[in-house]
Amino acid sequence: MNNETMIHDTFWNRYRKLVKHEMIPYQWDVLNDAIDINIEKERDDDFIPNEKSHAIENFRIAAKRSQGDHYGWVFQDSDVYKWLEAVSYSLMYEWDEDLKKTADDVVDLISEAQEEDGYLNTYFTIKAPERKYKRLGESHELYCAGHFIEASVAYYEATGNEKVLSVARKLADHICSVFGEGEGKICGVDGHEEIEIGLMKLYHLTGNDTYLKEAEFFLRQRGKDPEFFDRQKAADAKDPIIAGVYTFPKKYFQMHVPVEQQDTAEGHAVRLVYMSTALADLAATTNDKGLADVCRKIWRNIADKRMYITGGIGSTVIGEAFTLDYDLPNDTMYCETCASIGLIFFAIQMLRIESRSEYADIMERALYNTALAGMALDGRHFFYVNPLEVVPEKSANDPGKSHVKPVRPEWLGCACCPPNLARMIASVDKYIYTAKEDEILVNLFIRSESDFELNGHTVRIKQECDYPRSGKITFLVSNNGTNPVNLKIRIPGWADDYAGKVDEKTADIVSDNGYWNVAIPGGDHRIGYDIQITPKRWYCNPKVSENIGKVAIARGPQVYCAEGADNGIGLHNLNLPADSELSYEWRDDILGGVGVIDAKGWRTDANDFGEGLYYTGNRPREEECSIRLIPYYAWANRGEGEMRVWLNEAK
Ligand code: FUB
Ligand code: ZN
Repeated sequence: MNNETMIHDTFWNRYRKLVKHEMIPYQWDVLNDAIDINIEKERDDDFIPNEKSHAIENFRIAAKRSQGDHYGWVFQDSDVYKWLEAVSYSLMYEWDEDLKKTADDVVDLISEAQEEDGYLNTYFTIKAPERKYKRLGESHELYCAGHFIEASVAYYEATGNEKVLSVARKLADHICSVFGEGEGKICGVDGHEEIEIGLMKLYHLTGNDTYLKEAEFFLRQRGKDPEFFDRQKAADAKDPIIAGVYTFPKKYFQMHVPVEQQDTAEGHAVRLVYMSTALADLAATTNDKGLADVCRKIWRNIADKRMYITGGIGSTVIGEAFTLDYDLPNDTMYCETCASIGLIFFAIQMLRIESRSEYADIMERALYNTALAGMALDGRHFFYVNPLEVVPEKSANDPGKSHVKPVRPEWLGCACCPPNLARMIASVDKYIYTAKEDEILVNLFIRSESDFELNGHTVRIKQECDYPRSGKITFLVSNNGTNPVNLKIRIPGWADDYAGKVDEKTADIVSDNGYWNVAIPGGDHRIGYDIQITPKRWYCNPKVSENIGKVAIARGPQVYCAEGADNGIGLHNLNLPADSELSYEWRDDILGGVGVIDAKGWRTDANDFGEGLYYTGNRPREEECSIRLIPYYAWANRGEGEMRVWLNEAK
């Protein structure tokens, strides 16, 4: 099932142009240390390297084009690989000969850094060749390999560059020869999942099932031998490669129990969703019901108990990890940008397993909120951590909140998120539809034109919309076959008022696992879909102690927040009445064009109190005020200030 999509969307093309014309050139300069920027530590830890990126120079040194030492995290190479992957997708929507030449040169450099036997990792080549694969809990060797393989598949598809694919195959073949259950092989896994995703992609491209089997080996081996990292560490009794990793429990690496027995989302959030992505891909590809069930359980736990309303995951900075059910603090959480991107990867694979719109709902939630909040509107500043509540003085003075930044830095010591976001946005066309044998799922509403090869016939879909500003969507569908094709149009979980027409006849929309199933016979057809998108109040399960008595506002897929720039200081003093009108207005003049929501509310008078902390008597006075809300993704673009998603609700 092939699908080629070209996006013409107002909302997304702004971002995709930003990727092509700002993010890619800017990140290239950063990776080459060719730009004078302030690189911030992502949290207050002494050992975080934040003087420079040095990522390209690491490759130059490993390739013997230059001399020096490796600098940066042990996984610094992955910044280059994610950049290359973003370049690949950008070339698919905007060809650029100069950019291709730069990327071809990067491929040449990477191939020179690859060792004779296929091994590829600049840290170990330069700094510690004797420790290769000896500290897999920390080393990220297979994590980096996975990112390179993903980038290679994308770059090969975009440009036909054979060299990138041969370097990737040499690396993958080397990994297959070293890791596995056979005699003399390392029967272990990497501390950070990612190789599994890369190998699955290489399998899908080449059809070589050695790669699929190796991905399956890594997935099924996880948690089978929980002491593996400890044994490796004891045998390699030297300085740690990343300080502190072994202070985390086995759950951090999803190593606590065999993967088949995992039924909750545990440990480091990015690792968990990367593991789940590959697991769901494997389950969908091999039709493995048992593994599909594992994926469903992990998904349920995230969706029902461990996810923020913004699609953020990871409730604590300690281990960048999940904690426990219903533990969703708004101001100390992690909600790493990469984790929400990984959740989107997981969702699109779940949609291959089964056509249930809830996966697309969460994919959309993560995409339009936490993922996009990961970057500033200028494409040159990035959040690693995405809070739901910020008070700048607390971030500056409370050590427990040093990771909660009120302003996006120009770059981060650990730069996993910025290029991850670039590749996500540049490939958003791949998330709009899921094509199966006889059905096409419409997951996202993005103005675009797509061609599908399904079961021997071609289907063309032109999607017209200005979403999420408006919920009016038209699909012009041409089915060149004689058999009908089921077009399954998502009924968003947040929508309660929608109507549809098929070839100008009013349709009765019945939900089929959250999709409106329209059988499209041969020929040309027009489907009209009209979803009312209005601001709505959202409440949280009372098991989440932080959100009792609070309300969040969302309009369609976009969660809204109050910011200091509109509402002054002391956002905790704002009270939004349960019945106040929420009036929505599109404003071209604010934040490059956003819909704002205004309401009347009450502000607790912070001055109506003495000097002390506590007193008996009347509650502080409240005065009427206006409350303005903006989409969450656009916060922190007007200087430093407070921000809050969950507001006090006044009766
Ligand atoms: O370990 C590699 C990446 O760096 C992880 O995915 C992020 O969470 C950050 O720790
Ligand atoms: Zn990240």
